[in-house]
Amino acid sequence: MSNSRLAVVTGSAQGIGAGIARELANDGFQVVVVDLNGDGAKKVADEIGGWSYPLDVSDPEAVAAFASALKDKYGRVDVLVNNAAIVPFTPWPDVTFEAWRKVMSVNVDGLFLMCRALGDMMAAADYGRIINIASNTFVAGTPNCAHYVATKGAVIGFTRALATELGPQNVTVNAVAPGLTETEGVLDGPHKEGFDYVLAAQAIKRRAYPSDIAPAVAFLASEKGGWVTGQTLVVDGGHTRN
Ligand code: NAD
Ligand code: 4PL
Repeated sequence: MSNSRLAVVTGSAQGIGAGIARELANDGFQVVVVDLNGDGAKKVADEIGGWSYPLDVSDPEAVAAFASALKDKYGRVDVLVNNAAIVPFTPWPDVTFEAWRKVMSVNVDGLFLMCRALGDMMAAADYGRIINIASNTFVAGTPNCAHYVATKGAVIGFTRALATELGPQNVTVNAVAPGLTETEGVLDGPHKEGFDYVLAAQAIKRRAYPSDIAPAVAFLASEKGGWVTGQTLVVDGGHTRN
């Protein structure tokens, strides 16, 4: 499949973001691989024939510089996937205000800054698809990440409101909420101990991989997804059924 559209995926040096970048490249998008980890981003970009850009999405000046570089290089952006996030594992008694602020700055401020910068370009072009990666922890109230769950509630609320704001300019805004998924980030920490519990709760009894999440994002990113907006699509093998 080939198209002439440009997609920006944040946090796509690894994990679910890399899976989304690969899926969109496969659908013919030119993909910009954006990540704090510039080397990792370059590896993924080289693999899929995309452009990589090292960026901290929580840094306002850096995001503005990225938007202007994107404008100069391509003059457009059709799809924005806000996937970059911190995924902490912290029992509630140990969640400090500093940790709370940190996760807010990446997961919520980063979302705002990217939508502010690139959503305005989409609105001016009268076309766009924004997909924000939430989490089924917002539905389940998952333990050991209360600050993270709060950011995912913000992602879902903001998704609904931004859909209202940008609808008149033909920009759709949706969220995809994965369940526990095997990624480098999860395998690196205590969240991996959650697979037994999660598999027991899922309707489908196996682990999820980024390739299970990416097709839902690809649908919402496609031209055919244009009548779906303001929604949250839970993609978790039936872990949460609401
Ligand atoms: P991961 O930790 O494996 O990868 C995250 C990527 O984001 C990394 O490459 C990292 O460098 C990048 N990143 C972090 N902070 C950044 C910043 N400030 N600016 C730019 N890039 C930054 O994560 P993952 O497991 O693939 O999760 C990806 C997304 O999916 C996140 O939004 C996460 O909340 C969500 N999610 C994950 C799971 C899961 O179980 N893996 C479940 C539900 C939702
Ligand atoms: C079910 O988004 O959705 C752990 C860690 N367990 O980040 C998540 C579940 C985690 C999740 C998530």
